[in-house]
Amino acid sequence: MQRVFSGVKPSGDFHLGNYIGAFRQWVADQEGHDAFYCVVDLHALTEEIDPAYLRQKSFDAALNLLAVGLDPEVSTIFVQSHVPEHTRLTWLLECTATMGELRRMTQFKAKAHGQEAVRVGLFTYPVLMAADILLYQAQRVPVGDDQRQHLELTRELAQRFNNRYGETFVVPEAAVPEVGARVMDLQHPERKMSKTIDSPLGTINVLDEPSEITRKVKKAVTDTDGEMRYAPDEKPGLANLLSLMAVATGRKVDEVAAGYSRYGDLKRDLAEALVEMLRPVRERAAALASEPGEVEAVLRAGAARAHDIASVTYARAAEAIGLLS
Ligand code: AQP
Repeated sequence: MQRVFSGVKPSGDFHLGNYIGAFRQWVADQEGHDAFYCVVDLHALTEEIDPAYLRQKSFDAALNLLAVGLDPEVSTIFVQSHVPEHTRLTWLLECTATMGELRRMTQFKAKAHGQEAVRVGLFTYPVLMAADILLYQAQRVPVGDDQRQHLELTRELAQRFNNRYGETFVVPEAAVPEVGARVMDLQHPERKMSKTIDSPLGTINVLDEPSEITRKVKKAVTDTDGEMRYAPDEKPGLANLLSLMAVATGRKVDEVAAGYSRYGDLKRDLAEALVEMLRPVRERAAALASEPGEVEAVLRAGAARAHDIASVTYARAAEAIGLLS
């Protein structure tokens, strides 16, 4: 069976971009794959975050992963910091990567922009991400479009390590969805929907109430020419709404555009479709919230299984690079 690995950072509440760009694929990939899904809490430390908030969001993240439909009997769900090999392998890979390579990462440039004191961890976190993936010898990594460049770096580091020290890592492939790989902010459609950028009206959270979802969709920014066509560069707000409608209804974007002449009608139907798409997630999350012990048990079992695999890969890499066993 092919192995799948992916992760999510518990830096805030999960939004529609995480759901469409990542979680829907994760759920689909459970069938027929050996799937590992990780709450990457160490990545959340790359920027300022309150300790109590991080702890809460890490737990919430695990609960949300169960709520979106991951089955812990089928998938391994765990927290990154519970498996120490993630940081141990990171060091070996940091001594394989170059400063020039990391400087080219566009996410680093975007996140560091305007910050006075940029954390070293923000610079090196793509290497931690490479370690996350390579530890599990994953062939397939379902991610949104924003993670493509990091996946390329992971592949490059794996190949370099294998060439220099002998076959150690599987070289993974990114699996990016065809539609919805980059869900944009509803108020600022030129930038992606994000957990940490403060845009309350532009971000639909996975657990938003139906009335909230409807309000945000109705207020979404479009344009003034009233022309219904899919043109992401010229009409980014409308293109985002059309893509979301396509994903929520399983239709093609052009087909969706052909079915409407007024923006208001599209928004009304989109709000309804999103409410229905997220309803089961909201219901399962509410049920799980009263069973925190269940979530903790999933994470304990997940960490044990993840550790079994990660410790073998780490030992192999350490041996290959010349560490005394
Ligand atoms: N807007 C998006 N559209 C499609 N996919 C997205 N993903 C994130 N935003 C979008 C995908 O969700 C998965 C988990 O992402 P993450 O939380 O680990 O990190 P991120 O990409 O940095 O997400 P955020 O929301 O922008 O978080 P912050 O604000 O903390 O940096 C990934 O597969 C990602 O591609």
